[in-house]
Amino acid sequence: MLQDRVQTGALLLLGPLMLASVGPNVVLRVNSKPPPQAPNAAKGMKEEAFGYYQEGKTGRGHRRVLTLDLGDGVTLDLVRIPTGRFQMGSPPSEKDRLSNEDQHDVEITRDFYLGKFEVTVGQFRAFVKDTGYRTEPETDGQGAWGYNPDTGKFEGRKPKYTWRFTGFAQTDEYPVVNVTWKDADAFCRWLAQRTKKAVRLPTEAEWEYSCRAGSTTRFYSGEGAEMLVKVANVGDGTAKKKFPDWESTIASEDGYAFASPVGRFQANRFGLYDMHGNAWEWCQDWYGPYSDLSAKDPVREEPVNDKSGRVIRGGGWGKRTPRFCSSARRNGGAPGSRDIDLGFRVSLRPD
Ligand SMILES: [Ca+2]
Ligand SMILES: [Ca+2]
Repeated sequence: MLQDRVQTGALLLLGPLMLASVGPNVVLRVNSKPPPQAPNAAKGMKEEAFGYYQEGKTGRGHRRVLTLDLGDGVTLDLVRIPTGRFQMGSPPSEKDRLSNEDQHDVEITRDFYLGKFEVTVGQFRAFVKDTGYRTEPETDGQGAWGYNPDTGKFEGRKPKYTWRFTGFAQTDEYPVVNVTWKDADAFCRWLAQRTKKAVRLPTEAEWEYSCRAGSTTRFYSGEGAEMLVKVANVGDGTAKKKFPDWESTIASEDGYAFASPVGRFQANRFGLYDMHGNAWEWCQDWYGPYSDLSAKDPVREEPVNDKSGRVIRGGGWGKRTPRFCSSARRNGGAPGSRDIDLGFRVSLRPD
């Protein structure tokens, strides 16, 4: 998988650091005072306690969650992310880093919300049911990627493969995949219209800031790839048993050879799940070098050239992990790319 994607490279930076005390024994390098409490709890808002695993330690955190109604009893939870500054990118010493990950200081100047999970099949189905929307793979005659259990091979693009059918078993709790950037954007626009809120794909900087949640290591779980098994569904020992030719998997077993239902692994300190692995995630930005971007709330809103792709983050459950799962790892895909392990999560700017 990922053959369908264009690979590119580039980078960004920003500002002051936030320090938040999130647990009795831990100081977050990501900034922040907790977001101010509204005098009256807004509709759809709730406070949740949760457990996390970050940089080799478990802990308990608190998150503010906004629940959006998608109709027919389907909901979507977003977690409030505080402002802060962080080092975006990876240090020169990091294993398997690429030259497009140059570290720079970045400031996130406004609180925002980010999906607690990747958008699921069930949530995408609610969108399709309400609008009759058909995805690009369904309408351009090309279809998407899938797994053929008869041959044991991945194959694509084929019309029979879409977000509805990937060839491996998936329930409504699985991350929706085989959707293009335009399909992901269409979901966000629908949700914005429905909720009258500023829903969109996260910027690349928001994504990495949220993934790190104050961590400075290669993964939010820590430096070593084997500990990804606590926080992510990646190319692992389970997948290796099914696909012996996968060469760069971790040895530990996460229990899933394909995608997993969302939220099955431990959250980071912000209370977000599956930021590493499971489905890759489309971001708002066009892919390009970090060097010419502002250090505050950076986003590349225009393509660099006619070959530019959109940013994809976080790595997936496929065979190229863990290299592709690091917090700093950047990938770009043509907006029309679709893949069996490529989905998205949504973000929202508060009123
Ligand atoms: Ca796995
Ligand atoms: Ca993911």
